[in-house]
Formats: sequence, C-alpha cells, structure tokens
Amino acid sequence: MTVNPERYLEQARNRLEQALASYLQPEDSPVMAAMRYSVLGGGKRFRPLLLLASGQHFGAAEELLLPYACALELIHNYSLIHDDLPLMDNDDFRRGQPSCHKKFGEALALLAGDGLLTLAFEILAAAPAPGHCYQLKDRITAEIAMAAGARGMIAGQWLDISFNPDNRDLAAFEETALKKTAGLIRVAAVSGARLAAAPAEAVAALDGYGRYLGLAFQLRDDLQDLDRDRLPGQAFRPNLAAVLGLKAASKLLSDWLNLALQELRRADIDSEILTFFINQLQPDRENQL
Ligand code: GRG
Repeated sequence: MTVNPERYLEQARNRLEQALASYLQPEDSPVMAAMRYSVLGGGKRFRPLLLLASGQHFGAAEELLLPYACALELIHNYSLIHDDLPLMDNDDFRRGQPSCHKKFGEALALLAGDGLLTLAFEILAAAPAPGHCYQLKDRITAEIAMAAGARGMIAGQWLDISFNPDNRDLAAFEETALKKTAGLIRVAAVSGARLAAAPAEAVAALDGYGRYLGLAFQLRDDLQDLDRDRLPGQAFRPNLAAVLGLKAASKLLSDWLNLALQELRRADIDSEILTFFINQLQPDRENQL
C-alpha cells in the first residue's frame, strides 16, 4: 500500500492536536493557561509523529500510541519553555510568538514547564499497556524518563550552556547533540516500535535510525543558525556547523542521513513516512521539519 506522507502527517497532526488539547484541561488556572499557550501555539510535532509512524508501521493502533506520543511532545515543550528562560538561552520568541516567560512572566513559565513534565508522566501512568504487557510499558516509560532526564536531555542542556566557546572538539559537539536533541528523537522511534511489539532487530535498527536522524536534526538547526538574524547584543554561539564550515557540515548532514537510511534497510523497514523524515532533513531541502 502506498501512503502519501504529506497527507498521512497532516491527518496524524490533527489528531495529535486534539489529543494534546484534551490533556491540557481544565483551563481554569494561570499555570494551565501558560501550558496551553506554549503547547497549542504551533510546533511541528516531529517527535510524536515519529512515534506514531514507527508504531503504525509495525501495526500498532493509533489509540495505543497517542498517549505516548503526547507525553513526548509535552516533555519537548517543557524543555523549550525552560530553555528560553533568561537564565538559560534567554529567548524572547518561540515559534514566532513571545516566549512563555515573555507572555506570562518567569515564575509562571518555570511552573508551566514543571507542569508539562509532570503531566507527561501522569499520562504515561494512565496509558494502556501494549498487549496488557506492563513489563513492556514500564520499559518504555523508563526509556523515556532516561532520555529526558539527568543522564539524557538535561545533561545535554548543561553541556550546551557550559560549553567552552574555544572548544573545537567535534566529539564534544556530538555528545551534546546526542543527549540534548537526539535522545528524545531516538526514544520516539524506539517507543513506537516497542509498543507495536516489533522484532528486536527492528527495534535496534530504529534506535540507530533515531540516533542519526536526531544528530542530523541538530546539525540542520546549526546550519540554519548560521544564517539567522541576530538581535543587537545577541552573541553567536559556536556550533558544529560553524566549526566545520558550510560545505563540510552539509556533507556530514548527508552522511548522517545516509546512515539513518542504512539502519532502516538493514532491518528491511520499508516505511514511506520514516524515509520521508530523512528526505526532509537533507541540506538542500526547503523543508517543513
Ligand atoms: C531545558 C532540560 C532542558 C532542555 C532543553 C531541546 C532543548 C533542550 C533546547 C532547545 C534548543 C534547541 C534550539 C535545540 C536544538 C534542537 C531543536 C531544533 C529544538 C527545537 O525543536 P523543534 O524544531 O521545535 O522540533 P518545534 O517548535 O517544531 O516543536
């Protein structure tokens, strides 16, 4: 069966938006208003779409996958709110709108981030277990916690903000990207497959796919950052693309995407959507991801 990736993604995105809005209830408190503002104000929904595509490729029902997909998106949104705070990246805008702390103040932004992270695990606790296998569900939940936690994304964030600007060590950039950005992307690809009870070699291949796709996602953001207009006084922080230069960075981006494709091929995972994600991140693409 051939699937039109754009159509599939648009429909899945609509269902995700509905599910996300249903979790962000009731709307009666300032903290929830800040949570809703941040989550429901746009975003590509890349990580939850990846989880859905991976799970559906192996036959899982969307009903089973949606809570896990939403939990990942809430964790991602918490990280963006906290990343934008003055004591971290100090960004006034997110997704073309005032960032959460600009709109609601720092205290509410901090609490909205905390609220989203906590809500993600409330959703996971209430989520159905695949085939009533609670052991598998515990494993998926633990992997999500590890990817987000102090050995994963939080560690990556610290590596990023404490980075010595004179450091030109490529391995250090890669470690930061792996933890800060690739971890959630990797666990999205893996969780979908685990929820569908995919064979072990497919799960391992999706882990590799998610790793390279996540690295590519960060490098592509670094490449775009080279061209980004900066506000007066806003410093340019050296990133991997700046250290490598445009040509070498574009080549590395293609190499990583190629490795992601090889991971799919080695396990015979013939998914138009998972391949579409790779193509969307190619350096010369005007893409939506
Ligand atoms: C605060 C613990 C903590 C972690 C923050 C993700 C992150 C870690 C910081 C965001 C900074 C950043 C620009 C990271 C590069 C990866 C990236 C491009 C993130 C933005 O994700 P998208 O593009 O955002 O998926 P949307 O808006 O589409 O959801």
